[in-house]
Amino acid sequence: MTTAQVGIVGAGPAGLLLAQLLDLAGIGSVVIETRTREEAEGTIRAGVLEQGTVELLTRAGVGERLKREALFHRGVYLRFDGRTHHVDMHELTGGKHVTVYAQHEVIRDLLKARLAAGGEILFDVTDVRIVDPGGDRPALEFGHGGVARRLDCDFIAGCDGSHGVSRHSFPEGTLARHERIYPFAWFGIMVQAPASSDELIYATHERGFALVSTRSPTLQRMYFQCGTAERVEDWSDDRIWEEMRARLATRDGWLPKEGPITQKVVVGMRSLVVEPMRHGRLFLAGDAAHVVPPTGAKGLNLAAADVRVLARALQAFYACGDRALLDRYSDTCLRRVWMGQRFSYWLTTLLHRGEGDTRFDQRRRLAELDYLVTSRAASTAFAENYVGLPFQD
Ligand code: RFL
Ligand code: PHB
Repeated sequence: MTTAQVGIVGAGPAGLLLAQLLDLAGIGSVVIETRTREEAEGTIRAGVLEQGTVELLTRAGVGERLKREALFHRGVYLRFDGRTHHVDMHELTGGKHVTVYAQHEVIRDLLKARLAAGGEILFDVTDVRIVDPGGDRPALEFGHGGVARRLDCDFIAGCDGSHGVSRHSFPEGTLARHERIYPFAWFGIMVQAPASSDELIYATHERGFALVSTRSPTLQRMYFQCGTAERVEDWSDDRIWEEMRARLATRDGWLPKEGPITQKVVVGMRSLVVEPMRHGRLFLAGDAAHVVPPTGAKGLNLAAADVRVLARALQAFYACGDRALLDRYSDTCLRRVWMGQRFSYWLTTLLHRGEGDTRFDQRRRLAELDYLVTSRAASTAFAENYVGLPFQD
Protein backbone atom coordinates (compact mmCIF):
# COMPACT_ATOMS: atom_id res chain seq x y z
CA MET A 1 0.00 0.00 0.00
CA THR A 2 1.22 3.50 -0.83
CA THR A 3 -0.06 6.98 -0.09
CA ALA A 4 -0.33 10.35 -1.83
CA GLN A 5 -1.68 13.70 -0.77
CA VAL A 6 -3.61 13.92 -4.03
CA GLY A 7 -4.40 10.96 -6.29
CA ILE A 8 -5.02 12.15 -9.85
CA VAL A 9 -6.97 9.96 -12.27
CA GLY A 10 -6.00 10.74 -15.89
CA ALA A 11 -2.91 12.23 -17.55
CA GLY A 12 -4.71 14.55 -19.96
CA PRO A 13 -4.27 18.32 -19.83
CA ALA A 14 -6.36 18.59 -16.62
CA GLY A 15 -4.53 15.88 -14.66
CA LEU A 16 -1.01 16.82 -15.72
CA LEU A 17 -1.48 20.55 -15.23
CA LEU A 18 -2.97 19.92 -11.79
CA ALA A 19 0.02 17.75 -10.83
CA GLN A 20 2.36 20.50 -12.00
CA LEU A 21 0.53 23.30 -10.13
CA LEU A 22 0.39 21.20 -6.95
CA ASP A 23 4.09 20.44 -7.15
CA LEU A 24 4.86 24.16 -7.40
CA ALA A 25 2.81 24.62 -4.22
CA GLY A 26 4.74 21.84 -2.47
CA ILE A 27 1.87 19.33 -2.61
CA GLY A 28 2.60 15.74 -3.66
CA SER A 29 0.50 13.79 -6.14
CA VAL A 30 0.46 10.53 -8.06
CA VAL A 31 -1.12 10.43 -11.53
CA ILE A 32 -2.57 7.19 -12.90
CA GLU A 33 -3.39 6.84 -16.61
CA THR A 34 -4.95 3.95 -18.53
CA ARG A 35 -3.12 4.71 -21.78
CA THR A 36 0.58 4.37 -22.59
CA ARG A 37 2.77 7.46 -22.64
CA GLU A 38 2.99 7.26 -26.45
CA GLU A 39 -0.79 7.18 -26.78
CA ALA A 40 -1.21 10.09 -24.35
CA GLU A 41 1.33 12.17 -26.29
CA GLY A 42 -0.08 11.23 -29.69
CA THR A 43 -3.72 12.29 -29.34
CA ILE A 44 -4.73 14.90 -31.90
CA ARG A 45 -7.34 17.23 -30.43
CA ALA A 46 -7.42 20.88 -29.43
CA GLY A 47 -5.60 23.66 -31.22
CA VAL A 48 -6.62 26.98 -29.72
CA LEU A 49 -5.62 28.25 -26.27
CA GLU A 50 -7.14 31.19 -24.42
CA GLN A 51 -4.84 33.96 -23.25
CA GLY A 52 -5.43 32.94 -19.60
CA THR A 53 -4.47 29.33 -20.36
CA VAL A 54 -1.23 30.49 -21.97
CA GLU A 55 -0.45 32.61 -18.90
CA LEU A 56 -1.30 29.72 -16.57
CA LEU A 57 0.95 27.31 -18.49
CA THR A 58 3.72 29.91 -18.44
CA ARG A 59 3.39 30.45 -14.68
CA ALA A 60 3.41 26.67 -14.24
CA GLY A 61 6.84 26.62 -15.91
CA VAL A 62 5.80 24.99 -19.19
CA GLY A 63 5.51 28.06 -21.40
CA GLU A 64 8.94 28.15 -22.95
CA ARG A 65 8.43 26.00 -26.08
CA LEU A 66 4.90 27.38 -26.41
CA LYS A 67 6.28 30.92 -26.53
CA ARG A 68 8.76 29.86 -29.24
CA GLU A 69 6.63 27.60 -31.39
CA ALA A 70 2.98 28.63 -30.95
CA LEU A 71 1.27 30.79 -33.54
CA PHE A 72 -0.15 34.02 -32.13
CA HIS A 73 -3.03 35.47 -34.15
CA ARG A 74 -4.74 38.82 -33.77
CA GLY A 75 -8.19 37.41 -34.44
CA VAL A 76 -10.20 35.12 -36.70
CA TYR A 77 -12.07 35.39 -39.99
CA LEU A 78 -15.80 34.77 -40.27
CA ARG A 79 -16.89 33.77 -43.77
CA PHE A 80 -20.53 33.75 -44.84
CA ASP A 81 -22.53 34.64 -47.90
CA GLY A 82 -19.31 34.34 -49.93
CA ARG A 83 -17.59 37.19 -48.08
CA THR A 84 -14.84 37.19 -45.45
CA HIS A 85 -14.88 39.44 -42.38
CA HIS A 86 -11.99 39.90 -39.98
CA VAL A 87 -12.68 40.09 -36.24
CA ASP A 88 -9.66 41.81 -34.72
CA MET A 89 -9.78 40.30 -31.24
CA HIS A 90 -6.44 41.82 -30.28
CA GLU A 91 -7.86 45.28 -30.76
CA LEU A 92 -11.31 44.48 -29.30
CA THR A 93 -9.96 42.91 -26.08
CA GLY A 94 -7.18 45.33 -25.25
CA GLY A 95 -4.28 43.28 -26.55
CA LYS A 96 -5.19 39.60 -26.14
CA HIS A 97 -4.21 36.98 -28.72
CA VAL A 98 -5.62 33.80 -30.21
CA THR A 99 -2.91 31.20 -29.55
CA VAL A 100 -2.65 28.12 -31.77
CA TYR A 101 -0.67 25.36 -30.04
CA ALA A 102 -1.72 21.72 -30.32
CA GLN A 103 -3.00 19.80 -27.31
CA HIS A 104 -0.43 17.03 -27.76
CA GLU A 105 2.34 19.64 -27.54
CA VAL A 106 0.84 20.86 -24.22
CA ILE A 107 0.81 17.22 -23.03
CA ARG A 108 4.43 16.70 -24.13
CA ASP A 109 5.57 19.86 -22.31
CA LEU A 110 3.71 18.91 -19.13
CA LEU A 111 4.93 15.30 -19.15
CA LYS A 112 8.50 16.42 -19.66
CA ALA A 113 8.26 18.88 -16.76
CA ARG A 114 6.59 16.35 -14.46
CA LEU A 115 9.10 13.60 -15.16
CA ALA A 116 12.06 15.99 -14.86
CA ALA A 117 10.77 17.02 -11.42
CA GLY A 118 10.52 13.37 -10.34
CA GLY A 119 6.72 13.39 -10.53
CA GLU A 120 5.09 9.98 -10.30
CA ILE A 121 2.94 9.06 -13.32
CA LEU A 122 1.82 5.47 -13.76
CA PHE A 123 0.84 4.71 -17.37
CA ASP A 124 -1.00 1.67 -18.67
CA VAL A 125 -2.97 1.07 -15.48
CA THR A 126 -6.12 -1.11 -15.55
CA ASP A 127 -9.34 -1.63 -13.61
CA VAL A 128 -9.34 1.76 -11.87
CA ARG A 129 -11.70 2.05 -8.92
CA ILE A 130 -12.30 4.99 -6.60
CA VAL A 131 -12.93 3.73 -3.08
CA ASP A 132 -14.95 5.64 -0.47
CA PRO A 133 -14.85 9.12 -2.08
CA GLY A 134 -17.28 10.41 0.56
CA GLY A 135 -15.12 9.28 3.50
CA ASP A 136 -12.07 10.74 5.26
CA ARG A 137 -9.52 8.52 3.54
CA PRO A 138 -10.44 7.80 -0.07
CA ALA A 139 -8.30 5.46 -2.17
CA LEU A 140 -7.54 4.47 -5.73
CA GLU A 141 -7.39 0.78 -6.57
CA PHE A 142 -5.99 -0.33 -9.92
CA GLY A 143 -3.77 -2.84 -11.68
CA HIS A 144 -0.25 -1.90 -12.79
CA GLY A 145 2.22 -4.24 -14.46
CA GLY A 146 -0.03 -7.17 -13.57
CA VAL A 147 -0.02 -6.27 -9.85
CA ALA A 148 -3.07 -5.04 -7.89
CA ARG A 149 -2.28 -1.71 -6.22
CA ARG A 150 -3.92 0.59 -3.74
CA LEU A 151 -3.14 4.28 -3.25
CA ASP A 152 -4.55 5.93 -0.11
CA CYS A 153 -5.08 9.66 -0.58
CA ASP A 154 -6.20 12.82 1.20
CA PHE A 155 -8.03 13.90 -1.95
CA ILE A 156 -8.79 12.47 -5.39
CA ALA A 157 -8.98 14.52 -8.57
CA GLY A 158 -11.08 12.91 -11.29
CA CYS A 159 -9.42 14.18 -14.47
CA ASP A 160 -10.23 11.15 -16.61
CA GLY A 161 -12.15 12.78 -19.44
CA SER A 162 -15.64 12.15 -20.74
CA HIS A 163 -15.34 8.33 -20.72
CA GLY A 164 -13.64 7.95 -17.34
CA VAL A 165 -14.77 6.30 -14.11
CA SER A 166 -14.69 9.30 -11.77
CA ARG A 167 -18.11 10.74 -12.30
CA HIS A 168 -19.59 7.24 -12.09
CA SER A 169 -18.10 6.93 -8.60
CA PHE A 170 -20.57 9.48 -7.19
CA PRO A 171 -23.29 7.75 -5.17
CA GLU A 172 -26.53 7.29 -7.06
CA GLY A 173 -28.74 10.36 -7.00
CA THR A 174 -26.00 12.87 -6.09
CA LEU A 175 -25.20 14.03 -9.62
CA ALA A 176 -27.44 16.00 -11.98
CA ARG A 177 -26.69 15.54 -15.69
CA HIS A 178 -27.46 18.21 -18.29
CA GLU A 179 -26.87 17.12 -21.86
CA ARG A 180 -27.49 18.07 -25.45
CA ILE A 181 -26.51 15.91 -28.43
CA TYR A 182 -26.21 17.72 -31.78
CA PRO A 183 -27.60 16.18 -34.97
CA PHE A 184 -24.27 16.70 -36.81
CA ALA A 185 -20.57 15.89 -36.41
CA TRP A 186 -17.20 17.21 -37.60
CA PHE A 187 -15.05 15.56 -40.23
CA GLY A 188 -11.48 16.49 -39.28
CA ILE A 189 -8.46 16.28 -41.58
CA MET A 190 -4.74 16.88 -41.20
CA VAL A 191 -3.13 18.16 -44.39
CA GLN A 192 0.47 18.45 -45.50
CA ALA A 193 0.39 21.86 -47.18
CA PRO A 194 1.28 25.46 -46.53
CA ALA A 195 -1.27 27.54 -44.57
CA SER A 196 -4.30 28.62 -46.57
CA SER A 197 -4.85 31.67 -44.38
CA ASP A 198 -2.88 33.80 -41.91
CA GLU A 199 -5.63 33.29 -39.29
CA LEU A 200 -8.40 30.72 -38.64
CA ILE A 201 -11.46 30.85 -40.90
CA TYR A 202 -14.88 29.93 -39.48
CA ALA A 203 -17.15 29.52 -42.50
CA THR A 204 -20.83 28.82 -42.88
CA HIS A 205 -22.49 27.87 -46.14
CA GLU A 206 -25.76 26.31 -47.30
CA ARG A 207 -23.95 22.96 -47.32
CA GLY A 208 -22.81 23.48 -43.72
CA PHE A 209 -19.93 24.64 -41.53
CA ALA A 210 -16.20 24.51 -42.38
CA LEU A 211 -13.13 25.52 -40.37
CA VAL A 212 -9.62 26.23 -41.59
CA SER A 213 -7.10 25.93 -38.77
CA THR A 214 -3.39 25.25 -38.69
CA ARG A 215 -0.66 23.46 -36.79
CA SER A 216 2.53 24.72 -38.42
CA PRO A 217 3.69 26.34 -41.67
CA THR A 218 3.64 22.87 -43.27
CA LEU A 219 0.77 21.10 -41.47
CA GLN A 220 -2.86 22.25 -41.59
CA ARG A 221 -5.94 21.25 -39.62
CA MET A 222 -9.37 21.58 -41.22
CA TYR A 223 -12.88 20.44 -40.38
CA PHE A 224 -16.25 20.37 -42.08
CA GLN A 225 -19.71 19.60 -40.73
CA CYS A 226 -20.95 16.11 -41.60
CA GLY A 227 -23.66 13.65 -40.56
CA THR A 228 -23.30 11.76 -37.28
CA ALA A 229 -23.17 8.39 -39.10
CA GLU A 230 -20.58 9.52 -41.70
CA ARG A 231 -17.80 6.99 -42.35
CA VAL A 232 -14.22 8.02 -43.03
CA GLU A 233 -13.89 5.28 -45.70
CA ASP A 234 -16.57 6.97 -47.80
CA TRP A 235 -14.53 10.14 -48.16
CA SER A 236 -11.74 10.06 -50.74
CA ASP A 237 -9.29 12.98 -50.73
CA ASP A 238 -10.93 14.29 -53.93
CA ARG A 239 -14.40 14.24 -52.38
CA ILE A 240 -13.15 16.04 -49.27
CA TRP A 241 -11.48 18.82 -51.29
CA GLU A 242 -14.57 19.25 -53.45
CA GLU A 243 -16.63 19.75 -50.27
CA MET A 244 -14.08 22.12 -48.70
CA ARG A 245 -13.85 24.21 -51.90
CA ALA A 246 -17.66 24.51 -52.04
CA ARG A 247 -18.09 25.52 -48.41
CA LEU A 248 -15.19 27.95 -48.39
CA ALA A 249 -15.96 29.56 -51.77
CA THR A 250 -15.91 33.35 -51.86
CA ARG A 251 -17.11 35.80 -54.47
CA ASP A 252 -13.49 36.56 -55.33
CA GLY A 253 -12.50 32.94 -56.00
CA TRP A 254 -10.57 31.99 -52.82
CA LEU A 255 -9.27 28.42 -52.77
CA PRO A 256 -7.73 26.36 -49.95
CA LYS A 257 -4.15 25.16 -50.48
CA GLU A 258 -4.51 21.43 -51.02
CA GLY A 259 -2.06 18.66 -50.16
CA PRO A 260 -1.87 15.03 -49.02
CA ILE A 261 -4.38 14.26 -46.24
CA THR A 262 -2.59 12.36 -43.48
CA GLN A 263 -5.49 11.89 -41.05
CA LYS A 264 -9.28 11.64 -41.31
CA VAL A 265 -11.56 11.44 -38.30
CA VAL A 266 -15.26 11.93 -37.48
CA VAL A 267 -15.87 13.72 -34.16
CA GLY A 268 -19.28 13.73 -32.43
CA MET A 269 -20.63 16.92 -30.91
CA ARG A 270 -22.32 17.30 -27.57
CA SER A 271 -22.77 19.61 -24.62
CA LEU A 272 -22.67 18.00 -21.17
CA VAL A 273 -22.42 19.24 -17.60
CA VAL A 274 -22.66 17.15 -14.45
CA GLU A 275 -23.14 18.95 -11.17
CA PRO A 276 -21.96 19.30 -8.49
CA MET A 277 -18.33 18.71 -9.44
CA ARG A 278 -17.43 17.43 -5.98
CA HIS A 279 -18.46 14.58 -3.75
CA GLY A 280 -16.68 14.50 -0.39
CA ARG A 281 -12.97 14.27 -1.18
CA LEU A 282 -13.43 13.53 -4.89
CA PHE A 283 -13.20 16.55 -7.23
CA LEU A 284 -14.03 16.34 -10.93
CA ALA A 285 -12.11 18.53 -13.39
CA GLY A 286 -12.15 19.04 -17.17
CA ASP A 287 -14.02 16.75 -19.56
CA ALA A 288 -14.82 14.41 -16.65
CA ALA A 289 -17.35 17.02 -15.54
CA HIS A 290 -18.24 18.89 -18.72
CA VAL A 291 -17.97 18.56 -22.49
CA VAL A 292 -18.52 21.28 -25.09
CA PRO A 293 -18.83 21.06 -28.87
CA PRO A 294 -15.40 22.08 -30.28
CA THR A 295 -16.66 25.11 -32.24
CA GLY A 296 -15.84 27.62 -29.49
CA ALA A 297 -12.43 26.00 -28.74
CA LYS A 298 -13.25 25.91 -25.03
CA GLY A 299 -12.79 22.31 -23.74
CA LEU A 300 -9.12 22.30 -22.82
CA ASN A 301 -9.37 25.88 -21.61
CA LEU A 302 -12.20 25.02 -19.21
CA ALA A 303 -10.17 22.04 -17.99
CA ALA A 304 -7.23 24.36 -17.26
CA ALA A 305 -9.51 26.83 -15.45
CA ASP A 306 -10.90 24.02 -13.22
CA VAL A 307 -7.49 22.79 -12.09
CA ARG A 308 -6.35 26.34 -11.44
CA VAL A 309 -9.23 26.68 -8.96
CA LEU A 310 -8.57 23.24 -7.47
CA ALA A 311 -4.83 23.82 -7.02
CA ARG A 312 -5.48 27.10 -5.19
CA ALA A 313 -8.11 25.49 -2.98
CA LEU A 314 -5.81 22.59 -2.05
CA GLN A 315 -2.97 25.03 -1.41
CA ALA A 316 -5.16 26.96 1.07
CA PHE A 317 -6.15 23.69 2.74
CA TYR A 318 -2.58 22.43 3.18
CA ALA A 319 -1.24 25.85 4.19
CA CYS A 320 -3.69 26.52 7.04
CA GLY A 321 -6.47 23.96 7.04
CA ASP A 322 -8.80 26.41 5.29
CA ARG A 323 -11.61 24.48 3.56
CA ALA A 324 -13.55 27.49 2.26
CA LEU A 325 -12.15 27.36 -1.28
CA LEU A 326 -12.61 23.57 -1.46
CA ASP A 327 -16.22 24.03 -0.39
CA ARG A 328 -16.75 26.62 -3.11
CA TYR A 329 -14.89 24.61 -5.79
CA SER A 330 -17.95 23.32 -7.62
CA ASP A 331 -19.82 26.64 -7.65
CA THR A 332 -16.71 28.60 -8.70
CA CYS A 333 -15.98 26.25 -11.61
CA LEU A 334 -19.57 25.82 -12.74
CA ARG A 335 -20.03 29.53 -13.24
CA ARG A 336 -17.27 29.60 -15.85
CA VAL A 337 -18.32 26.22 -17.25
CA TRP A 338 -21.85 27.45 -17.99
CA MET A 339 -20.46 30.62 -19.61
CA GLY A 340 -18.35 28.31 -21.80
CA GLN A 341 -21.37 26.14 -22.54
CA ARG A 342 -23.42 29.17 -23.49
CA PHE A 343 -20.76 30.47 -25.86
CA SER A 344 -20.04 27.07 -27.43
CA TYR A 345 -23.75 26.37 -27.98
CA TRP A 346 -24.33 29.83 -29.45
CA LEU A 347 -21.40 29.63 -31.89
CA THR A 348 -22.23 26.04 -32.86
CA THR A 349 -25.88 26.75 -33.66
CA LEU A 350 -24.95 30.01 -35.41
CA LEU A 351 -22.47 28.38 -37.80
CA HIS A 352 -23.92 24.91 -38.46
CA ARG A 353 -26.81 23.94 -40.66
CA GLY A 354 -29.43 22.53 -38.31
CA GLU A 355 -31.67 19.56 -38.87
CA GLY A 356 -34.86 20.77 -40.50
CA ASP A 357 -33.47 24.29 -41.02
CA THR A 358 -35.81 26.39 -43.13
CA ARG A 359 -34.95 29.33 -45.41
CA PHE A 360 -36.11 31.52 -42.53
CA ASP A 361 -33.54 29.95 -40.18
CA GLN A 362 -30.78 30.43 -42.76
CA ARG A 363 -31.65 34.08 -43.33
CA ARG A 364 -31.93 34.71 -39.58
CA ARG A 365 -28.46 33.22 -39.03
CA LEU A 366 -27.03 35.38 -41.81
CA ALA A 367 -28.56 38.45 -40.18
CA GLU A 368 -27.01 37.50 -36.85
CA LEU A 369 -23.61 37.11 -38.52
CA ASP A 370 -24.08 40.44 -40.28
CA TYR A 371 -24.78 42.04 -36.89
CA LEU A 372 -21.81 40.25 -35.36
CA VAL A 373 -19.32 41.71 -37.85
CA THR A 374 -20.82 45.20 -38.12
CA SER A 375 -21.65 46.01 -34.48
CA ARG A 376 -18.63 46.75 -32.31
CA ALA A 377 -20.63 45.66 -29.25
CA ALA A 378 -21.44 42.27 -30.81
CA SER A 379 -17.86 41.73 -32.10
CA THR A 380 -16.50 42.57 -28.65
CA ALA A 381 -18.83 40.08 -26.96
CA PHE A 382 -17.64 37.39 -29.40
CA ALA A 383 -13.98 38.35 -29.00
CA GLU A 384 -13.91 38.47 -25.19
CA ASN A 385 -15.46 35.02 -24.97
CA TYR A 386 -13.21 33.52 -27.65
CA VAL A 387 -9.92 34.75 -26.16
CA GLY A 388 -11.24 33.83 -22.70
CA LEU A 389 -13.26 35.59 -20.02
CA PRO A 390 -11.21 36.82 -17.04
CA PHE A 391 -10.81 34.38 -14.14
CA GLN A 392 -13.18 35.17 -11.24
CA ASP A 393 -11.54 34.50 -7.90
P1 RFL B 1 -8.79 14.21 -21.64
O1 RFL B 1 -7.90 14.95 -22.53
O2 RFL B 1 -9.84 13.34 -22.23
O3 RFL B 1 -7.85 13.34 -20.68
C1 RFL B 1 -8.38 12.35 -19.83
C2 RFL B 1 -7.30 11.31 -19.59
O4 RFL B 1 -7.79 10.34 -18.67
C3 RFL B 1 -7.47 9.04 -19.14
N1 RFL B 1 -8.42 8.09 -18.54
C4 RFL B 1 -8.16 7.39 -17.42
N2 RFL B 1 -7.08 7.35 -16.63
C5 RFL B 1 -7.12 6.55 -15.53
N3 RFL B 1 -8.21 5.78 -15.22
C6 RFL B 1 -9.32 5.79 -15.98
N4 RFL B 1 -10.36 5.04 -15.67
C7 RFL B 1 -9.32 6.62 -17.15
N5 RFL B 1 -10.23 6.88 -18.12
C8 RFL B 1 -9.67 7.77 -18.96
C9 RFL B 1 -7.56 9.16 -20.64
O5 RFL B 1 -6.81 8.12 -21.27
C10 RFL B 1 -6.94 10.54 -20.86
O6 RFL B 1 -5.55 10.49 -21.01
O7 RFL B 1 -9.55 15.18 -20.60
P2 RFL B 1 -9.05 16.59 -19.96
O8 RFL B 1 -7.70 16.45 -19.34
O9 RFL B 1 -10.19 17.03 -19.13
O10 RFL B 1 -8.86 17.58 -21.20
C11 RFL B 1 -9.96 17.98 -21.97
C12 RFL B 1 -9.53 18.23 -23.41
O11 RFL B 1 -8.85 17.10 -23.90
C13 RFL B 1 -10.71 18.56 -24.33
O12 RFL B 1 -11.63 19.39 -23.64
C14 RFL B 1 -10.25 19.28 -25.61
O13 RFL B 1 -9.57 18.40 -26.45
C15 RFL B 1 -11.46 19.87 -26.36
N6 RFL B 1 -11.09 20.52 -27.63
C16 RFL B 1 -10.61 21.80 -27.64
N7 RFL B 1 -10.44 22.47 -26.49
C17 RFL B 1 -9.91 23.72 -26.50
O14 RFL B 1 -9.77 24.34 -25.44
N8 RFL B 1 -9.51 24.34 -27.68
C18 RFL B 1 -9.65 23.70 -28.89
O15 RFL B 1 -9.26 24.25 -29.92
C19 RFL B 1 -10.25 22.41 -28.90
N9 RFL B 1 -10.42 21.76 -30.07
C20 RFL B 1 -11.24 19.83 -28.85
C21 RFL B 1 -10.89 20.49 -30.06
C22 RFL B 1 -11.69 18.51 -28.89
C23 RFL B 1 -11.83 17.87 -30.11
N10 RFL B 1 -12.28 16.54 -30.10
C24 RFL B 1 -11.56 15.49 -30.71
C25 RFL B 1 -13.33 16.15 -29.17
C26 RFL B 1 -11.03 19.85 -31.28
C27 RFL B 1 -11.52 18.55 -31.32
C28 RFL B 1 -11.72 17.93 -32.67
C1 PHB C 1 -8.14 23.09 -34.10
O1 PHB C 1 -7.18 23.70 -34.60
O2 PHB C 1 -8.11 21.87 -33.93
C2 PHB C 1 -9.37 23.84 -33.71
C3 PHB C 1 -9.40 25.21 -33.89
C4 PHB C 1 -10.54 25.91 -33.54
C5 PHB C 1 -11.64 25.24 -33.02
C6 PHB C 1 -11.59 23.86 -32.82
C7 PHB C 1 -10.44 23.17 -33.17
O3 PHB C 1 -12.75 25.94 -32.71
